[in-house]
Order: sequence, then structure tokens, then C-alpha cells
Amino acid sequence: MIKLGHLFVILSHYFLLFLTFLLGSNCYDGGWSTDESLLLAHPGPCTIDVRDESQLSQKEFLERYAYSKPVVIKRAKDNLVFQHMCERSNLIKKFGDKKIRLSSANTYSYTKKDVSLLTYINEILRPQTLTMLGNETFYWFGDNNYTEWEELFNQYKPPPYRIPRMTGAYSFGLAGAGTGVPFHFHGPGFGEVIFGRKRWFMYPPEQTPSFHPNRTTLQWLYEDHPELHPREIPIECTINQGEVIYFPDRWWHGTLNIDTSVFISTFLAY
Ligand SMILES: O=C(O)CCC(=O)C(=O)O
Repeated sequence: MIKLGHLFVILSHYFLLFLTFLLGSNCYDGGWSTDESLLLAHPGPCTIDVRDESQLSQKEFLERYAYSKPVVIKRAKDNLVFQHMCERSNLIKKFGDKKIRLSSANTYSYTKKDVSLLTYINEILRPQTLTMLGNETFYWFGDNNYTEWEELFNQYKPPPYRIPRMTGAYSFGLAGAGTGVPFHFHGPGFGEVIFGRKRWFMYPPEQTPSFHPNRTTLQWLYEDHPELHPREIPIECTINQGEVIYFPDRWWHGTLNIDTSVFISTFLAY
């Protein structure tokens, strides 16, 4: 027999699907909206290939992108349950008391701070100002204990692309409008936006960008980007919710959250 609680979850899921269908998933902010007047970052041009998940096969992903260049993938809407769990009220209700580890938002993320998720949401998560430095900004991204966050991660459906012999590990994040991670690189992976929008800037491994590791991506965008020689301008794209970007091995990338954003990366490693 179906319990009343289960029936409620099923009905609210279908209601959510219906709402998303009516509004289009981009209108639905999950309670994470930011006052427009506080938004200092805006979307830019998209100079990265954009493909639809239904039109990009595993074979083409491997041949064209996996080892050579980034791609933005518009996903099928199959993370609605995960997205529902990431709504502000649901994250607070389920995980508000959990301790999370924040990292300073500078290139090498040296400083860590442990707080409860509720403290982060109520007291630390806020729109970035232009004067705040990256090493003074605390950002929740990664350092997730898999056992503690299993209930959430179990609902996430990662992008359906594989690189032979590599497996994926998740890093979950929540960050304020205008925050971001300055340029850095590591192995390949995917970054998906669940709520909000995120602007990604990228350079190939052989083109080291010029940046100060403690200055924020926002400061770089306002002060350095306009001065770049056309040859130094990175490729970029703004990822909307339900979209994912693939970054190949050792590609430099810097991120900038346009809105308060909820996001998850899948890092691939041997
Ligand atoms: O999503 C972000 O802001 C940071 C993501 C990132 O830098 C990464 O996945 O390596």
C-alpha cells in the first residue's frame, strides 16, 4: 500500500514537472533568486560549441571533444528530482544542520572554513562586490563527504559521456552572485548548473592566462578583460540551468556565477 508521505512526494514531483513544462526550466529559481540590482556579472557571448545531448553521441563526444576541446551540452531534463532537492527550502530542511567545508575563492583555495549549511546560507552566501578579494571570499564547492551527501548525490544523473578507463567523482557547490573561481586547471570533467547561471572562461593548456591568483574572476572581468589583446581573449560561454560544460584535461578555466547558483561538477580521473 502507498503511504500518504510517498503519495505526496510523487504528486509534488509531477506538479513540479508540470510547472517546469509550463514555465520552461530557466524561469524556475528554486528560491535562490538575487535582487537584480546586486548583479554585477552578466552573460557574455558564447564562443564554445553548443550541442544538444540528444544529438551528441558517445562516439562523437570521444572523437571531437574528449581529448581536444570544450563543449556545452544542453541536457535532457532528467535531473528534475535532483533539482527539486536543491531548492533552497529543501536543502535547508534536509541538510541545514550538516557541516560543510568552504574554500577561499582564490586560484589555489588554501584557506578552509567549516560551518553548517544553514550558517553559510544565512550569513556568508551573498552577492560579491568589486572590492572583495578572492582569498577573502568563502565559497562552497567540493570537499563533500560522499556518505553524508549520499541521499542527494544518489539523485544526480551525470552527463552520459565516458572517457575510457576514467571514473567520475562529484563536487557539489552553492555560491553567491558575482563569485567564482579564478583561472586554474586539472583533469577533465563536466560542470553542470542546477540553479542560476555561470559564465565559464577557458584557455587551452599551452596558453597560460595572465591573472593574479587572489583577485576574483569578477575583478579580472572588469579590470583585465577589457585590456586583453584579441589573441588573449579566452573562449567563453554562459551555462544556464540544465546545461553542462565539458572541460578537457589541463584546460585553464575560470568561473563567474551570474546569479546565486547551485552547481555540480563531475571530475574524471584514472
Ligand atoms: O563551478 C565553479 O565555480 C568551479 C568549478 C571548477 O572550477 C571546476 O569544476 O574545476
